[in-house]
Amino acid sequence: MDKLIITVAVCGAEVTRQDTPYIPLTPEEIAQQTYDAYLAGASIVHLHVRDQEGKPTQDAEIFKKVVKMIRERCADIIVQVSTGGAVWMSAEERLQSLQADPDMATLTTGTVNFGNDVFMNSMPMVERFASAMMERSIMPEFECFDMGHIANAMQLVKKQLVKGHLHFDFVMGVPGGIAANARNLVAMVDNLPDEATWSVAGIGRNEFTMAAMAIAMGGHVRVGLEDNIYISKGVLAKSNAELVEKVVRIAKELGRQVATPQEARQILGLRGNER
Ligand code: KMH
Ligand code: ZN
Repeated sequence: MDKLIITVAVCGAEVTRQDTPYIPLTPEEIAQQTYDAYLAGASIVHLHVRDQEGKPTQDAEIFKKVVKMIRERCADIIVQVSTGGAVWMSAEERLQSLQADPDMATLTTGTVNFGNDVFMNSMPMVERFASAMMERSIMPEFECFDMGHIANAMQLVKKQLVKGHLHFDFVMGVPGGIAANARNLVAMVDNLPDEATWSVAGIGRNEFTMAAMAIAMGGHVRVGLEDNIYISKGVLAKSNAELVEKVVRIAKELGRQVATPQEARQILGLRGNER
């Protein structure tokens, strides 16, 4: 088995200070929590940013600023910007994060209900996002909120709209998306081509059970306050690092070594951090 790549999803677009006082919102808070998570064992940061009021934004200048701050502190961490943004954002708005020159970017490959909202990703949009990433030599991570999203990603490969190593993230447990359970995870993995790598982001109380399954199955793991704000039942996590530390403990118990950012780059076929 490859070493374990841990992605930290530090703040997302939805979680507020009302939900948890520990969510990082300012560039300084996001960079500091990323650094602490990196020290704890995260090799990829999945990045959203917020405006001065703490609201989600895809503003290119804020992304550039936060990416710079993160790279100054965490030399070789893999920076993966979100192109998902928030449900109300236009495609144009969402694509702005690519201007921050990240290593990777998320590419959600289909539309999904998202609680009472709709996270819109029509195929023409997905194709446009894929081409924008390829033009900038940014590696996509296919975000699959449901089974059909894997088939859509493979359509992009067939049409040669994406090239290089294929890496998937299964976002499981979003109300409206695929449920987070073992049977669904096995089915998702069974639908991948052999050479692909994958990680799981279990949403809410599913975060650590899905992480344990992924660790045991040879997949990779995403955790963070974007996905889950609790370290255990009813107890708020005090930081993203605390969530990463728990994954590292589970991995250790299961005998799986954690990848450094350099090792993660090799596993994903990503070039070094010469950007
Ligand atoms: N905030 C969600 C609507 C991504 O980052 O690419 C979309 C999301 C996925 O978080
Ligand atoms: Zn996200």
